Amino acid sequence: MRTYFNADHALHRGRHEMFRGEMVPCFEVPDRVDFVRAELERRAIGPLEVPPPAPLEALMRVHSARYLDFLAGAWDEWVALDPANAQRDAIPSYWPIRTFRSDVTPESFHARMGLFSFDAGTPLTAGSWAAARGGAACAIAGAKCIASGEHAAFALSRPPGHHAGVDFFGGYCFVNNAAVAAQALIDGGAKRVAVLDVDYHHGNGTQAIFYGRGDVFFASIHGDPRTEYPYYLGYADERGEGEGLGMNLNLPLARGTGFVPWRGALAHALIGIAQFGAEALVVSLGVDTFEQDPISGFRLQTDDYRHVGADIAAAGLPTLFVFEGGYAVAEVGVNTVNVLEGFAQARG
Ligand code: OKP
Ligand code: ZN
Repeated sequence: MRTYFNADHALHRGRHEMFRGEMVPCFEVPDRVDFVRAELERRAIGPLEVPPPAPLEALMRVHSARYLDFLAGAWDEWVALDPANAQRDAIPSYWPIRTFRSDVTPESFHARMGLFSFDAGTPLTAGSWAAARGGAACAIAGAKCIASGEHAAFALSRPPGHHAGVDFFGGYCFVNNAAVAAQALIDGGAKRVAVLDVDYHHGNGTQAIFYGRGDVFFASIHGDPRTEYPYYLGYADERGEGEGLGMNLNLPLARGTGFVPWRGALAHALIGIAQFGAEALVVSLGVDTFEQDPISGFRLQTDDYRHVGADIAAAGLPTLFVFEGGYAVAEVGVNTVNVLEGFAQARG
């Protein structure tokens, strides 16, 4: 299986995130991807390739122009406010929640930071935009790879993407790589594409992007939003709307869930994907379901991830894995590559 690697990932390097009243060191660190890369090389999973830059038009298929313009210029604006800002990450402090207007784009940089985001845990740094664009490039190259007949490909990038919506960042995410990939598959001629999100956290951005569409099915297995981030989306009764009615399948599980019930939910998701009649599958592959993950609550173990890969392979679909979360940094490589190897051994 070929890996498309984001050589610019480390340009995004957040220092601190706001976490319940204090600034704590970021969980989403460059080492995460370096550990995955090292494990891919150790096990000779397949060639690694740095893709060409992504055309902005491909990002504009799932994100708004005003949001992408903001991201592209945000760091320079931040530093222009105060040269000392070059040493600080930009973090939003104000949000236009219910009864405020979000149709008007304010002049204030701080106001726009909040307009285009949903949490204070996602620092924007000097290289965030470059790194996020590099992730989209991996997603697009991976989509092309599986569209041309390969069984599988892997987009290895950070920051992750599944929390980013049409016009907002948050949850460590800026550009929704899985959505860019699914849209690239549709634009390449696929009639029906499924996104399967196995990250611990609900992929609110991906869900929202495709919620009204009949051509992209979204299934997600995640921590119950009653208690787990991102809290405000991911309930089982969210089934899609309009042409997308029935095309959204949320499978929330209680904090503390182990592999046996988790695997049952995976089987349920794969049945939904088969019934939908997907021609290709994009997997938002987070391994923060791991029992030792510092910010998550499921109890999957290292060997379980091979079964995850094999179960996904049994769907028999051209599959693009897109790297998302996983914060037990020392184990993130082994767990991720176990999924890929489990898939490859089952599918060939
Ligand atoms: C991104 B992905 C921990 C609190 C939660 C946001 C978690 C984002 C997860 N400091 N902060 O889905 O893995
Ligand atoms: Zn996650």
